Formats: sequence, C-alpha cells, structure tokens
Amino acid sequence: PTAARHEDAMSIKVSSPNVKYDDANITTKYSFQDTAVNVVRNADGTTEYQAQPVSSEYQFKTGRKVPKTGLMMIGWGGNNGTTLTASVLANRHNISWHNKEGVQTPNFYGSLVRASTIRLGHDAQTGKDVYVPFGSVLPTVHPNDLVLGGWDISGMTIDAATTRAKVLDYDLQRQLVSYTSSMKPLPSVYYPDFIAANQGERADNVLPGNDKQAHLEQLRADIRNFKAQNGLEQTIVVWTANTERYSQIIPGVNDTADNLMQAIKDSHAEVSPSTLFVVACILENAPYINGAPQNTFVPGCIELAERHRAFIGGDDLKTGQTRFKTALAEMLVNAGIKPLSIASYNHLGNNDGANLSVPQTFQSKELSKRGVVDDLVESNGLLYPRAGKKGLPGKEIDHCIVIKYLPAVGDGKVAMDDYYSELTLGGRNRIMVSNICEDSLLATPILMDLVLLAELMTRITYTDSQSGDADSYQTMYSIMSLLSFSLKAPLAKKGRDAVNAISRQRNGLANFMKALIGLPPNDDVAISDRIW
Ligand code: NAI
Ligand code: DG6
Repeated sequence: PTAARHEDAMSIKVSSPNVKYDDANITTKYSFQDTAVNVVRNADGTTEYQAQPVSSEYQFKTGRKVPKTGLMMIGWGGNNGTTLTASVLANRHNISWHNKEGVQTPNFYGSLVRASTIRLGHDAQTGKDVYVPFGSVLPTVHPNDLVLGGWDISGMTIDAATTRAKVLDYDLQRQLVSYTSSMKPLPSVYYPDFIAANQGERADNVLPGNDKQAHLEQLRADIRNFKAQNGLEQTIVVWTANTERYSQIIPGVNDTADNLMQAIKDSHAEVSPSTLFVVACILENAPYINGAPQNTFVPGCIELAERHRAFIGGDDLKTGQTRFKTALAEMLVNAGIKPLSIASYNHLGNNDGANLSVPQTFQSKELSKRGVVDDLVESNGLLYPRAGKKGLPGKEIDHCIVIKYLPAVGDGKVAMDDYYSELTLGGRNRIMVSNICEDSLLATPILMDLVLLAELMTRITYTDSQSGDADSYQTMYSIMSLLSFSLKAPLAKKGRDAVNAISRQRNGLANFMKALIGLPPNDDVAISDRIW
C-alpha cells in the first residue's frame, strides 16, 4: 500500500465572487496592494518619504490537472541524488526498516510542501487559526508519483551509489536494491576544468569527445527520450551534481543568447557542463533548477530562457547553516540588534566536501553562502548607515566562510557559527551555534520541494487585462523567484532585489499560493485580537 495522501482526505473550496472553478482551472481575481514611495531629499538635508497606496489588478489561472511528471537529476549517483531516489521509493512502496532506534517508517519531514502547513484563515465559529497542509492548497505532484532518471559522470547503478554515499541505514539500503539495481545514470558531460581534479577517478560514464554542440544535441535527445519512454507530460531537471567553478563572463561568448549559442557551436572553453544542460532544458521546455552555487545562468542563458519563456531557478540549496543564518540574522536585525560579524565554519567528509576542497569550487560556494545577509543590511539604515563610523563597519557585516574537508565525518556536516553583535550602550552579544547537518537528509526534501513547486509554476498563467480575455493570459516570468525559500542565493530578475530573509520568503510564497485560490494574504494584522 502507498503511504496515506492528505489531499485524498481533505479539500479546500473557496466561496467568493473572485473565484471560479471549472474542470480545467481555478481562475481568481487578485488585487495586489502596495505602497509607492517617492523619496525626496530636501535642500536642508532632510528626507521626505511621500507614500501612496496603490493597487494592481490581476487574474490568475491555475491548471487543476497534475501532469505525469518526471524528474531528471544531473548527479543522480551522488549523495543527494541517491537519497532523493530512496526517499521517493521508500514512501512510494511504504518500506519500513530497522535501525538502532527501532522500526522506522518513511515520511517527508523537511519538505515545505509535504510536511508544513499554511494558515488558511480563522475558524468561523471559534475565531481560532485554521491551518492546512501546504500541499493541499493547490494540486501539486505527489513525490511518490515522480518518474526518476538522470545523468552522472559515474556509471554506478543507484544501488551501489547509495552504498557509496553512506547516508542511509543499511536495512533501508538493502530493501531498496530490488528497485535501484536497475537504475543506471545516463552518460554525462564532463569538462574536468570545471570541478576538482579529485573527481576524475569517478568519471567513467562520460559523453565522448569535446564537441559541445554534439553534447547539447545528446542532452536534448536524452530529455526527449525520457519523456517519450515514460509517457510524461512534464519533466523537471535539477542540477545536484558537483559544484563547478564560476564561468568567466566574456563579452561575445556568453553575454547574450545568440553569443552563447555560437559559443556552444564553437565548443568554447568557458561553456560549462551546467550551462550546456540548462540550454538543453530551455530548448526542450523542461524547467531547470540549479541546486549548486556556480553561475550556470550566465547572462546569455537568462536571455535565452526569457526568449523561450522557459523556467529556470537557482542557485544552491538552502539547507542547514544558511537556513539558520537567514532566520537568526533576520531576527537580530529586525529586533534592532546589530550583527557586527558572522564567522561560519564547516567541515564535512562527503564527496561534496572533497570537491569543495580546491579554491575554484570553494569560491563558488563561498560567494553563495556569504551574500545571504546583504538584503538585511540594506533594509536597516539605522544599524548600517551607508558610511560607517570611522574605524567601525558601516554598511556591512564582517562575514567569513570556512569549509574544510574532513573525510571521517562523512555526510554529517558540522557547521559552527559565531554571531557577534552590538547592543545598546556599547554592549556586545555573542551567539554560538553548532549544527550537525546530515547534509543529504536535509537537502533531499528541499530538492523535492523545488521540483514540486517548479511544476506548479508551469500551470499558472496570469493577465493584467481587465477583460480576462483568454488570449491575454501569459506564463509567469522565467526566473522562478518563488522558489527562493529553498535556495541560498536566489536568482532575481535584473534590477530586482533578491530576498534572503527566510520569513519574507515563506510569507511571499504562502501568500502567492493563497492568491491563486482567491484568498487574501496572511498579514498578521489580526484586527480582532487588537481591538476587542
Ligand atoms: P556528491 O558529490 O555526492 O554528488 C554529486 C554527483 O555529481 C556525483 O555523483 C558526481 O559523479 C556527479 N557529477 C559531477 N559532475 C557531473 C556532471 N557534469 N554531470 C553529471 N554528474 C556529475 O554531492 P552531493 O552531496 O550530492 O551534493 C550535490 C550538489 O548539491 C553539490 O554541488 C553541493 O554543493 C550541492 N548542495 C548540497 C547540499 C547538501 O546539503 N547536501 C546543500 C546545498 C547544495
Ligand atoms: C559546506 O558548507 C558544504 C556545502 O555544500 C553545504 O553543505 C551546503 O551548501 C549546505 O549549506 P548550508 O549553508 O545551507 O548548510
């Protein structure tokens, strides 16, 4: 038997003149309320904020039919790829297993979509808050239904790769073998210059030659074949392969869509494997998510995605240390306490750690881990004035990232953080946090969420035309910024701010979901609690 599905046992029906259900879609009218501000700097040195409430009217249409969906993992034979596979299979087949704690049963703990709730509203009788499972607000793919596949430069079948990963209890590994022994990753693109040399020994499953155009065609064919062989209506592709070094951004090579396509034809050295994959996905209309920190989405790639109205999302999974940081730093700054420095140490012993032990790949990870408090600093000009007092940090937090490879700790990454803050009257506050991550078990549900949400994004269309004319509906913008809750360095449209603060990310997503079923956002005004 398959594990119980909460959506089978409950449903949400919205009764409102702004909501229309038919067999195919939920159509809603949504009024987006915000405040437009003119900042006027007066000649006498004062500043006036001229604020005006504004509203914009939209109609959203969300497809109700969940398509048969495939998930192709790049790096399928790695720790995350094998653990995600195990999670889907264990849940799908309801496999229980023994470890030293006793009998374990599968679940989706750690998944925003499958294990968290959203406040729907208040109970009409008692006034108490009513919460519903996140995944029940709109139809989403059930992870048990995902058809799994992917690529790896290592040709190990998934049973052997699961053993290599050393993440799961042996009794679970053992029971998965009958499913995983026939799962073999497709040969992948391997350009050794982009990842650490210590990965070379596992690269026994690679596409021959150096012709990048031929590699692109092969990846496109792989996606098409996977779809056809499995009768899929949708396929999502995630990069859960090694962190690559940054690609150089070179005018004439990867700065525009046309230049990037030409650079692939020319097999230019700066076209990375991950960029080749995303180009293949854009051309095959398969949403692509980057679970690692490298700059896969070079400007030419973003332009190509925009041109094809294809969906892309990234970068880098927000799992342990960073998730905590974007919660704790937000709490401190929003409480008016000034973090002066954050020192973040990590040691880990899995293959990700081995790959990050060289400067080029470490730098990609360092950049993605270090940028995550920038928006908080930007938000509070009282704590972080543009120019710091002499000798003191101004518009910044001293923030250092250290990652060391320590094979003995395996997948149990140790993260240690020292938050050093300034209090009133010259006081100092120190919070030291230690976090043993079980990296892949944190990452797997997050990868799953990204896939489920990306698929949902493909079923949403909107119009700002008041007629709601069917022809006026268009798909969402190519960069899926609503995925940011699960990402360390959320990609944003050029000129827009990326949001890192975790409660803003979650509220944004939850309120967007509510808008799609015609409900107002949770604004926490809770008026009745305040006035009587
Ligand atoms: P891993 O090293 O165990 O797995 C990566 C897999 O990618 C390996 O099997 C490798 O053979 C394969 N690979 C390398 N280059 C490839 C290519 N060009 N094509 C196809 N396959 C390729 O790493 P793990 O722990 O699974 O992490 C995967 C990625 O996710 C890493 O980039 C890591 O930095 C990132 N990440 C992991 C998090 C975690 O908590 N586990 C959190 C955030 C990001
Ligand atoms: C060292 O931090 C290794 C990394 O791959 C991380 O384990 C991973 O990026 C998760 O990072 P975080 O900061 O979300 O725990």
